[in-house]
Amino acid sequence: MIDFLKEAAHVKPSQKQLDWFELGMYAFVHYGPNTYTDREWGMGTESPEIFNPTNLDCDQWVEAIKEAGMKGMVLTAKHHDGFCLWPSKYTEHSVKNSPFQGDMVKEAAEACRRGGIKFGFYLSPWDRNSKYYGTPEYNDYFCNQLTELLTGYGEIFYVWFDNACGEGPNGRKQEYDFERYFALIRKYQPNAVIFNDFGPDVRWCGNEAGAARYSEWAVVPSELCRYGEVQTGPGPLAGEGSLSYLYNTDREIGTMANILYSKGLVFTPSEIDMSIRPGWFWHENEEPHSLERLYQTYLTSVGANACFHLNVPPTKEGRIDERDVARLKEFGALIQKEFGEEIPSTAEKVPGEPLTQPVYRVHFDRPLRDLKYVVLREEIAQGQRVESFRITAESASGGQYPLYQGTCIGNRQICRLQDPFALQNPLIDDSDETLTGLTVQVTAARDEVLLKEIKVY
Ligand code: FUL
Repeated sequence: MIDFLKEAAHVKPSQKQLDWFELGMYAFVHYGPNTYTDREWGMGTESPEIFNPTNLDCDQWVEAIKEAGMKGMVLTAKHHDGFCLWPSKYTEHSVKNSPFQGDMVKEAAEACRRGGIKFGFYLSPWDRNSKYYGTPEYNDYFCNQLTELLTGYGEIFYVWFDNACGEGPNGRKQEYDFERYFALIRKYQPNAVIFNDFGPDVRWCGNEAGAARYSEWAVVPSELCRYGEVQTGPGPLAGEGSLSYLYNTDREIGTMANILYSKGLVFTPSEIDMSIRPGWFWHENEEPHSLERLYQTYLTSVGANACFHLNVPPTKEGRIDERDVARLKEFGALIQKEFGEEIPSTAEKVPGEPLTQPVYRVHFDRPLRDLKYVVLREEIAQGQRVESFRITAESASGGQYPLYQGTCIGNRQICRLQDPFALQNPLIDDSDETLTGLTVQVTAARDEVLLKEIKVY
C-alpha cells in the first residue's frame, strides 16, 4: 500500500502540462452560423450565406480577453454544424461561400499574436454536414481538416476536442479515431496541449456550470483518462472491487479510495469550462453572469488545481458584446485587487518524515489586522502529494485561530478566508488583536511534501 502511494506521489506532468497550468485562465470563443440563427447546436443545413460579420474586430476580442487576465484564446474552428471558419479545401461548407470572404481562423490567430496571447482551436468531431460522417472516410476528412489547422496558423497552444457524438446527415454515428488525431497533433504541434474528456493532457471537469470538485486531483486512474500515459502499476486493490466504471461526472476522482482500486495512474489535470453567458453562442437576450459567479469560479478552478476556460462569444457583427467587455474588465480588476499585492512574509519548513506531516511556519513582516487569502502551491513538477492540510493563525498575544482546512493543493490552492462580497466579515473579532503569523500543517501526504509557494494576501 505504502509503495503504491509513493508511486502515486511521483506521477509527473509533462512540460507542456506545466506550461498550461501557468496560464491559469484562457478564453473560449464560440462563433459560427449559430450566432446568426440564435441556436446552440446547428443542424448542418444552414446556408453559408448567413455567416456575415459586418464589423469584425478580432483585436477587440483580444483586448477584452486580456482585460480579464486571460492568456490565450481557443476558437471554434468548426462546431457540430460542420461549418468551417477557415476556407478548408475539403468542403464547400465554410466561410469561402459566405459574404465574409476571409479566413476567420487567420484573423483570430493574428490578433492573438499581435496582442501577445496564445492561440488554439476547437474542432468538433461531430459534424452534421459532412457526407462522410458515419463512414471510415470521415476520419480521413477530419484528419485533413485538422492538418490544415495545425500547419497553417503558426504555433498552436491548445487543441480542444469535444466528445459529443450525435448522428450525421445520413442518420449514422461516427467512431472517432482519437489516437490518430492525437498523433497528428504530436507530429505538427508537439507543444500543443490536447483536451479531451478522457485525456491525454487535460480532462473535462464533468460539467459546464463552473463547478469544480472539492478535491480536484491531477493524478487520476487510467480507467478514466485512457489516453494518458500510465505511470504506475495497478493499485493494491485493483481487481478486488469497484472501479469497473469511472466517469468524469463522479464526485471522487483521484482520491485515495479511488486510486487504490485503479489499474494504473496518469497525470491528467482538469479544466473548468464555462460560458460568460448561459449559452456558448451569442444570443441577444442573454446577459453575462454576475461578477460573483465568475470570481467564485476563478477560485474553484485556478485556485483549486485546475484551469479556467471562460467562453466569450462574439455578436453577429463580429465583436464582443459591450456587456461582456464590461464584466471582463470588472473581473480582471477584482482579481488584481484581491491578489495584486502580497503581504510580505517568510516561511520556514519544520520537516516531518515522508508520509507524515511537515509544518510550515509563516512569519509576517509586520503585524496584521486582517488577511484574506493564503495561496499554496506544491512543486507539481515532482508530482502531487498533499492529501489534507490545515491553517492556523497566531496572534500577538499568543492566541490561535483556526482558519482553514483543505484537501488537495497541487498546482495552486487559493484558501479564501473571507468573502470579498460580504459586507462585514472580520477574521478576528477582538479589535485590539493583531496577527503575527500562521502555520500550515500538512495532515496527510502520499510522500515527502514539497511546497514551492506560500503567499498571503
Ligand atoms: C459541448 C458542445 O456540445 C457545446 O455546444 C459547446 O461547444 C461545449 C464547449 O462543448 O460539448
